[in-house]
Amino acid sequence: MKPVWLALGSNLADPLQQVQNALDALAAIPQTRVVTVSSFYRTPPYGPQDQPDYLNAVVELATALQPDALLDHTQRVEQEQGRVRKDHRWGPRTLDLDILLFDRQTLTSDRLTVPHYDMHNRAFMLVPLLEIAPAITLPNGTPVASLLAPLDRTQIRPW
Ligand code: PH2
Ligand code: MG
Ligand code: MG
Repeated sequence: MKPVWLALGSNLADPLQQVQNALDALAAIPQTRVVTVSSFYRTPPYGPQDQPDYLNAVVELATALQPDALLDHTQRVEQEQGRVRKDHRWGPRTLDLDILLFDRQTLTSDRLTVPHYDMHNRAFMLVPLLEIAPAITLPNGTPVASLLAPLDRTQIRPW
């Protein structure tokens, strides 16, 4: 079993219910268990501002699946919860599940980039990640805490 950190985000159709359903669905993925769930945070939209605030959280999983197989499941869960893929980038969504870190691996494919390509700019990912894994480092050894230091985290509140 390898540790994986997933970011959860929702800003449509009852975000609290979306994220609670998603946690149940993640716990049901084969060869996978939920290890730790962060607090739920209310965060202002990153990117286009004309959309509701998000509920963001991070979950640590332990999985025996390969990264692509885990991604198949997280995309299925997004679809089951009514995710509609829109053309415009960073728009509102019922459920977004993003793989932040997969063990200590670095992955680059058409489908998947790990570590998450933009996590160093996103306090809404780093704050919940560091809550449950304060000493975590990127595969290259950089402490994740050092990524958060220059970012504004004053707008991140409890849900
Ligand atoms: N996700 C996005 C775009 N903007 N903003 C916040 N606060 N939280 C998110 O999860 C988020 C976002 C695209 O995935
Ligand atoms: Mg995302
Ligand atoms: Mg996504």
